[in-house]
Amino acid sequence: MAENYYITTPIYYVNDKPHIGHSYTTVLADILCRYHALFGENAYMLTGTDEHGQKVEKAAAARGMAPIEHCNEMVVRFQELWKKLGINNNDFIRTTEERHKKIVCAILQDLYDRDLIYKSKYVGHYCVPCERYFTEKDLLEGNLCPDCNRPTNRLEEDSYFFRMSQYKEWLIEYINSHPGFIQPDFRANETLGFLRKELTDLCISRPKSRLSWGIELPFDKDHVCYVWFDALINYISAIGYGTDPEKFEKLWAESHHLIGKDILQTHTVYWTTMLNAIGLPMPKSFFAHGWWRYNDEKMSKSLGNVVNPMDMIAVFGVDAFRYCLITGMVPGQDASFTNDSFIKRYNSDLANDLGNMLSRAVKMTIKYFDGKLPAPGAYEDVDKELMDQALAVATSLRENVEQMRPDRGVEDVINVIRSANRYMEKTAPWTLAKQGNMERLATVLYTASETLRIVSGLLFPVMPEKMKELRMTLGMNETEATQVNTERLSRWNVLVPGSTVKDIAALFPRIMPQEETAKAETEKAPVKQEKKEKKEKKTETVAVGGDEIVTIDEFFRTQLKTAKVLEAEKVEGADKLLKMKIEVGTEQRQLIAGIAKAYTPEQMIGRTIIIVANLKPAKIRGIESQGMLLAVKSGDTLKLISVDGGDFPSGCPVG
Ligand code: ME8
Repeated sequence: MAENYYITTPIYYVNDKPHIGHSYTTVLADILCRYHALFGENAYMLTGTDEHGQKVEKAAAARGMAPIEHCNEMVVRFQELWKKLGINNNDFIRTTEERHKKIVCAILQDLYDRDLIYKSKYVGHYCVPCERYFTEKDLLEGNLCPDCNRPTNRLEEDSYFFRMSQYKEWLIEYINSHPGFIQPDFRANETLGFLRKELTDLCISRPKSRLSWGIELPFDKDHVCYVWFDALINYISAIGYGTDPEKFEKLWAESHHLIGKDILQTHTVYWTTMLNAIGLPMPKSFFAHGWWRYNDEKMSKSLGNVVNPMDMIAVFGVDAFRYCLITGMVPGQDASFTNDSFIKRYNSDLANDLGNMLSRAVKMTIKYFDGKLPAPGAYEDVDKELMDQALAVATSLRENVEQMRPDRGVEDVINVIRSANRYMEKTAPWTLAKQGNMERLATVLYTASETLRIVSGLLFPVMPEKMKELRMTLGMNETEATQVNTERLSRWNVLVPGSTVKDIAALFPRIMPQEETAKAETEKAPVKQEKKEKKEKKTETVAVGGDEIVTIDEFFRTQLKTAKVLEAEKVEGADKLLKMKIEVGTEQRQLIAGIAKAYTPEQMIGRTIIIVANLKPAKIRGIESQGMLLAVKSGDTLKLISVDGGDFPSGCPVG
């Protein structure tokens, strides 16, 4: 076992708004890092932002700002999202920081002094969105970038070059003799395929007269460093290369670069040859994961289908979103995102399998043992079978994580919970209680609780907050609940009989899938209130004000906002429905509501109403409704909920 583990994510372009793809890489790195810590290694994670280059300079200019001011504003989006997503990174590097720029300059000077960097003329093309150089023959249809299909700029200018071509044979040999260096294997083949074509020297500078936003070359003040040459160095500048040799050597020897498949070549060709030139050993591995697509389409701003992680957090909560991300993709392959696939996974694995199991074990301990975890009696075969499966899963999880299949490892853990639910059916503790067989009942509930302890420990790196809650429900104190290690997860009899279990509301309240949302939406019109209540019972949604309690966090997952009605008309053939165009802040939406018996379209126009703003759009009578308004009903009287007095702007949060 390695003593240390160092994992990096790409440093993201500071201009971009982080989306589900960036979240996936960062969440995956965090989960891997937490698993390695759980396995007893000193695990260290680095992420950060890529802040130089033409894209940033252009974006800052468009906003009339200095590039650094623009970066200072933009970087917060990433930092806050990572905080929100529970990312436990040890460091966050920005390429505009002195500690980074100093190392980049030292490396440039050293390579220049050793004639590994030389001056010449660059003639070729440049893609600004990708920040990549291309030769004429790389381009598609004459001028288009082979990666993103956008037009490139032709350049002809004095530049400095890194003698990358001289490392071609060495790199081919290194990749061939180090299986697992580039993962998955087919990405190693892709790199070899690229290398077997002509490998040119790498242009690593731009004249300041054209682009000034970059690190100035220490040996020529009229040029700045190429953004990729600068950015890749973050992986070593952040961990003490040139400043803290002890930390650097310890971490670099166990370094793993997690990247998306889009930036394979810059890492496996540029970075490896740069490292060789600097005189450093290769990282342990590169892993290029696949692409999140939306409904099998590429996600892109122009198609308007980019998934915003904040919307996902609002629906699923942080931990369940992390769970759905990690189990929804086989790392290395592409995955298709749909809301329904996430909801199905959530409801099946978390609400049904894990949530139900916890609630069964805890509720019966409360009911039959006054909330004190009972001591087990003699174990029978059926108990031992579940115990063995639970005790074995830590090993298979670890193997899977080490093979970069955390998705499969987590599936194995969830399978233990599925077995535990079957165990409850087989042992029927409710019948044991009726029969007064308390000793056997004690053994069954203890076995169920120990299984939940092991499973929750193994899922801790994926869902740290929820698993802490689960473990405290089983009677552990906060320290025991959060200090998870493999030794305790491979041992039975850790929960102490006599500990007090806690009753909690559903750990993972069920989320209505799309079809159900659509149906319920029609029924949500207050005129069908009774039917709605029945429906809610059936689908086990959390009912505000019902028997089931919701936490403040759960409540705030529902975003209530003020909205102004701009237009209203009756829906043909539906005497209860009004179709409205509403304004919510700067946005306009369409809303269908079952209020036509109480309000005419004229009475609605100009009114300020309260809506549920983050409800998944649903079709009512074939017309899309993008939200739901709030109204109250008593007998036949229906009244809209409104703001008390004044002309209130639309888009204000309510709560
Ligand atoms: O390339 N699915 O930064 P970047 C999965 N600054 N992952 C995705 C994704 C998707 N649809 N879209 C983006 C850069 N990613 C450079 C890196 S490193 C020294 C410099 C993830 O902001 C994936 O990890 O364009 C991809 O490699 C990365 O975001 C690209 O981020």
